[in-house]
Amino acid sequence: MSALFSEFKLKDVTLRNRIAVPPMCQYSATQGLANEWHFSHYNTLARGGAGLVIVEATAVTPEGRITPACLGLWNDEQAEQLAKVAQGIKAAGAVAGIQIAHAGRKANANKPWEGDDHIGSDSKEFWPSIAPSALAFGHHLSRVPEEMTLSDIERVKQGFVDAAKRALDAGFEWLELHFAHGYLAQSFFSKHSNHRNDQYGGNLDGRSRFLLETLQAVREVWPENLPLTARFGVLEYDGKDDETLAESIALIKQLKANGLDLLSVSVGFTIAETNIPWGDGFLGEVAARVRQEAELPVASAWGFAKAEVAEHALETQQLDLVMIGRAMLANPHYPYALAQQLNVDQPSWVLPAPYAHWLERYAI
Ligand code: FNR
Ligand code: 536
Repeated sequence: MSALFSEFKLKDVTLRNRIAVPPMCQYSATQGLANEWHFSHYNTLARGGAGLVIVEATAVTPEGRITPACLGLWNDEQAEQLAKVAQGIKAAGAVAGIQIAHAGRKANANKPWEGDDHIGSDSKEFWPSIAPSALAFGHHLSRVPEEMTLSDIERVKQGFVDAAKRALDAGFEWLELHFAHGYLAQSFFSKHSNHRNDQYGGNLDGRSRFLLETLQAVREVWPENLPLTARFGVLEYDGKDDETLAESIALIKQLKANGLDLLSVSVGFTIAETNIPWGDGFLGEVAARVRQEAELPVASAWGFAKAEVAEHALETQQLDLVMIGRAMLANPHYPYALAQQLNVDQPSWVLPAPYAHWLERYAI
């Protein structure tokens, strides 16, 4: 029996297998609105057999977009378009998830394939970026953001709450808060990017406050029976990982106590100078530590796509759910390939009936 192709139940939601497509920005929206590209892209990923498909980082306020082509969820028209995306995912048998996000100091950038750097202040697409402190990320993102006032903090938290309500109304059943990758929430947590000396900075409690308050506020509007999850960079690979991981686990325990149902374990990406040990499933042992110490279900991505790597991570209880990103872009029916490699002989689990009927009878 394959662990990858066993069901996963979290709250009232059951995934048909333990393959999840992590959020992946498409940089293809106009004014934050999903369009035909998103309908087709997300339906195709779900049709390919994953148990869960999480829609890309979707900004909770206009200035929280990474690029002008990112999705948003700060108005009802955006929610109407995203409802069609959710319908397309569900029609193909997957659970529909969405990641809600604020890019902080990494906002207002050009698309990755158009430079990945900040948009010039003379462009009509320019907007100022905001962050816990007036500190630039560095390298290609050298703009110094504006330090957030307490009223900015309240406004963005409210943005997360309103976006969560809209995501629920749009039919999503799995919510992921983007607390990772050097964007706004992660930059509140990290000493590299948070030099505040008010209640939202300083010691661990101060640097955790934005994340904890956002989770608490969202939990009040997101139904108790549906999974509320977060993606968080538990370490930076900056040479201070013992300390950062200990602080991260302390935060995660608090998030759990306040209603977090699962953590997607990732890297902080708060600074440009890091020494990341890229390799198959390199976050597996880190994720296992979070899972054990925080006693919380975990997922992770980054190089878990190979059948034996994914199966090993689940069998050894490093992970509860495996995120597979780029391999799904290359081949949305990748779960079928995995099933074949793991000798799971019921393609109907990963193929829609109109395909499975033929492939079960006439193997290719
Ligand atoms: C990403 N990733 C990402 N992560 C996230 O939390 N929110 C996002 O919107 C995006 N966007 C995004 C776009 C694209 C094109 C890629 C390739 C990646 C990271 C992604 O979720 C995942 O962690 C990585 O792709 C690593 O997993 P794989 O590809 O090794 O399976
Ligand atoms: C992965 N990315 C994450 C994104 C968007 C772009 C790429 C996100 O979380 N919205 C990544 C981050 C940092 C370094 C390499 C790759």
